[in-house]
Parts: sequence; structure tokens; C-alpha cells
Amino acid sequence: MEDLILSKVATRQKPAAKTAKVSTNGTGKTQGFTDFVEVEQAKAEYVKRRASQLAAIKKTDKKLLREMLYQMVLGRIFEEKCAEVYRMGKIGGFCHLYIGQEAIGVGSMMALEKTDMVITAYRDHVQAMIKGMTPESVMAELYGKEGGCVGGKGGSMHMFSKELEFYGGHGIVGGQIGVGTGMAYAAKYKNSGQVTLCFFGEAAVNQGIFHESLNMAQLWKLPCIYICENNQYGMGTSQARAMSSRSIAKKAEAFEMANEFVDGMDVMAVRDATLRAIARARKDGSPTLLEIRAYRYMGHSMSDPGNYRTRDEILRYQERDPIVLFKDSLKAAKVLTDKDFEKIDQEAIAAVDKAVAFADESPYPAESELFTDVLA
Ligand SMILES: Cc1ncc(C[n+]2csc(CCOP(=O)(O)OP(=O)(O)O)c2C)c(N)n1
Ligand SMILES: [Mg+2]
Repeated sequence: MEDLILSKVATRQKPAAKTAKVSTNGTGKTQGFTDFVEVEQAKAEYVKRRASQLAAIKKTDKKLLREMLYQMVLGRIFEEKCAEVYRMGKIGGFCHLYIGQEAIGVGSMMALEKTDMVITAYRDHVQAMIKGMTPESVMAELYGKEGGCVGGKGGSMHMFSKELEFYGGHGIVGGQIGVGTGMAYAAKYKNSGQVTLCFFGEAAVNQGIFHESLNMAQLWKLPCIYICENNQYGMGTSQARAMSSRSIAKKAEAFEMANEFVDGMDVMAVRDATLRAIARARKDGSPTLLEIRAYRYMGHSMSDPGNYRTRDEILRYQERDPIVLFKDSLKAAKVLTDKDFEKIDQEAIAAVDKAVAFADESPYPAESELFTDVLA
């Protein structure tokens, strides 16, 4: 597997890419850095990731590792099915898929206690399931049906469950950063001991609310873990074309906040960084900014023609797929066998099929529900 991945990466390198280390930011000469620019760097990163993932696996409970893989596979299969039923016209409106980013949601959220809180943007189906929402409830919500988590009135971008401490699903870029900071303030005020995970994309970082929120969180010691899911694009605009600096993690230093850059293709690295942030938050409320870099395989939403990047670029990331890497490591560590993997796949396929059947059967909300719980 290792050879296959590296040799493919190696053969695809073009000499021109070697000079594209620095972005020209808007000059149009290069749209620059998406990730590896050197074959040797790619190899070193891969070997390092493989070794550290194996070491982390050896220290982790086997049942939990299996569940982490299951959630990643479930997320992938669920989103693939979403794309399929969307094209059949069963889901309407916007629909943003999480394929390629599964290690971020699983690695971070599965390090939480059940009572901890999560808030995120519109790419929320998989994160809702990791927090405990059933695939049926998420799929029916996508269909706009009564059996959905908010009765079919929120749709793809607004998964929500007070019981599961999952506070959306938000469509305004960056809007949830302020709300998440408020949630952490409430936890501190009530002395509830809860930690808040607040997810957002890298394009949200250019908004004022990011900077205002981080400043307050550090000043007031709010137990919030800000997770920037850097999938390298905001709709059709690469980070290189929109942000003057490459490092998002370092922006926290302006507020003297703890921060880490994490490889989002490595679920164990995400877990370890989140555990460190949780420990800080529980100790004295200290917030953390994690920049976790991964790659979005699909378009921004189902209606994205994707003409701002090459197929080659997408393939390069798919060769370093977080699920394949984790599976290989679990196998190398003798935690799971091929038979176990087959079983996990089958379980996930069955769960997604059940969700689709449930959503198909579920009725649309009654007309009398038209104006209840609708605030805007
Ligand atoms: C305040 C605001 N401005 C613009 C938009 C339109 N918009 C929707 S998604 C998006 C890109 C956000 O990218 P990023 O934060 O990186 O998240 P990703 O989609 O990559 O997960 C934009 C500009 C919006 N929804 N809200
Ligand atoms: Mg993005």
C-alpha cells in the first residue's frame, strides 16, 4: 500500500510544481500551495504519519478504534448515498458533503464526553451522526420529512439536537464562531464542566467574528476548542488566493492562545491534539485553536461544477485517503482483520439503506406545522 501511494504521488509530480512553494496571492501567476510540493516531502510526511499513527493505535482501546473506523466508513457511505439520492431529486436545496474530511469529525468528537457541546457550519450530516444522531434522523431531515431531527424544517444545513448537545448546522459563514463562544461562556458561567467544540472552515477565518471571538475566549478563559477544518477551498477559491498568510494556527498567537496544526488525514493525530486541548479546557478553561488540514473530495455543494481545480489534484489527495490509511494501520497493528473490515462495511451499508428506507417512508410535515418553530 505504502509503495503504491508513494509511487503514484511521485509519478504525478510536475517540475513546475517544485517552484510553486510560495503563493503570489492574487497576482494570478500561481494559485499555489495546496499541500505537498516536493516528492521527498510527501514521502517523509507519509512515513512519519504511518509511524505515529501506529504508535497512537497501540495506546488506544481496541473497541474505540473499531468504533472510530466504523464512524468514518459510515460517514463516507452515508454521504455517497446522499449524492445519489440528491441526483434522484429526493433531496432539495443546498447539500454539502463531508467526503475526505471524516478523520477531523471522528478524531475530535470521539475524544469528547457525551455532555460536551458541538456547533458547526453547514457541512454537518456526518458530525451530527458522530454526536449520536441516527442516520435515519439525518436522512429524513435531508429529505425535508417529519422524521428528521428538526421535523424536516431545517434540511441539510441545519441538523440540531438539544438532547445530544449538537447545536447546528449554520449557514452563515463564521456565524457559529460567535454562538460557540457564547456556549462556552454559558458553560463557564454555569460551572457545568462542559467543553465546546466549534467547527468552521478556513474561509471563515477571514471574517471579523473569528478574531473577536478568539480574543474574548482567551481573555475570559472560555473552554472552547476552535477547530478550523482547512479543506483548502472556500467554494471555488483556494486559501492561497484569499488569505495573506499560510498558517491559520499561528493566528491564535495574536491572542496568546494555545494552538496546533494537525494533519487531518490522520485520525489519531486529530484525536491526540483534541485530547490535549480538552485537558487544557478542563483544567482552567483555556481555549485552543486547532487548524486541521484535510481535503474536500467533492464539490463545495452538489451544484458545484468544480472547474477551479484539476482532477490530478483531487486524485493526489485520494491516494492519501484517511480511511485507507487508518485501515492499513489497524491491520498492521493487528487490531482488525480483513474479515472485520468487511463486517464494518456491511454494517455501514445496512445502516444507510435503513436510513433511506426510513426517509422514503416518513411523511412530509403536516400543513398545521407550517409556522411552528419557524423564527425567520
Ligand atoms: C457571511 C457569508 N458570506 C458568504 C457566504 C457564501 N458562502 C457559503 S459557503 C462559503 C465558503 C466557505 O468556505 P469554508 O469556510 O472554507 O468552508 P467549507 O465550505 O470549505 O467547509 C461561502 C463564501 C455565506 N454563506 N455567508
Ligand atoms: Mg474550506
